[in-house]
Amino acid sequence: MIPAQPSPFPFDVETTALVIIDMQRDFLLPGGFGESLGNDVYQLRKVVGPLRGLLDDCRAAGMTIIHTREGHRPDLSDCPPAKLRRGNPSQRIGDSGRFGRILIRGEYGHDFIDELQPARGEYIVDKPGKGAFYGTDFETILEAERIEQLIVTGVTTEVCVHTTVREANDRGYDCLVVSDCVGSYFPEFQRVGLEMVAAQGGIFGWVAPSSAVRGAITSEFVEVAG
Ligand code: TIU
Repeated sequence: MIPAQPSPFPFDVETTALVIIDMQRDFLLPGGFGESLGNDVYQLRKVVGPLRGLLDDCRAAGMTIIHTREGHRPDLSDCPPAKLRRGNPSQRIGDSGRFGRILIRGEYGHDFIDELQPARGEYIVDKPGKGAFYGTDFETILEAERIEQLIVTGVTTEVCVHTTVREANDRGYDCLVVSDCVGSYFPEFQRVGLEMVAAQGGIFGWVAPSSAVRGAITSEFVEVAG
C-alpha cells in the first residue's frame, strides 16, 4: 500500500505501470508549443528532478514504464482542424519553431527532454490527443503487461494528466497521481487539479507525493528480491 489521499493505494510492482505524460521539449522549453500558447514554461521545470528520482526507482524495481508524447503526423492528417485553430497561439501546430515544426513527430521539439529520455525496453506511446487512450495502442500495452494500477506523472496536470487518468479510471484502472511529479503552467490549476482527483472519496483516483511512492516501491522491491 502507498500512503495516499483519500486512502492507501493498492500497489504491486508486477501489475503497476509508471506512466510519464508528455515530458516533451515543446511543453517544457522556451520557444516550444507551451510558450507559443502564452505559458510560463518554467512552472513545469520543477517536475523534472522528482520525476527523475521516481523513474530511477521504478527502473530499479523492473516496473513497466510508458512514456507518452503528444504530436501529429507531418501532413497533420491526424490533427483535427478545430485543434489547429484553437487558442490563437503565436505559432500553430505544424509551424516552424525554434525546435523544428511544433508538435510534429520526428522533430526535436516533439521529443522528450534530455533528462527523461526513455531507456531500452520502455514503451513510447505517440498520441494525437490529450488522453493516452485516444488513437493509440496504450490499452493494448496495458493488457499485454497485465497492468491494473497506473502511477501517473508528467504534464500538464489539468490537461493531459487529467484526461488520461479519467479515461483510465473509466476503463477500470486504479490511478495514483504523483503530486510533485505532475506540473501545470498555472499554480492554481495544479492545486485544484490535484484536489479534484482525490475529492469525493477518490472520484477518479488517488494522490500522493513521490516520497510516499518511492518508499513503497523500495520496500516492496526488497521484499520481492528477498
Ligand atoms: N497546453 C497544455 O496545458 N497542455 C497540453 O496541451 N498538453 C498536455 O497537457 N500534455
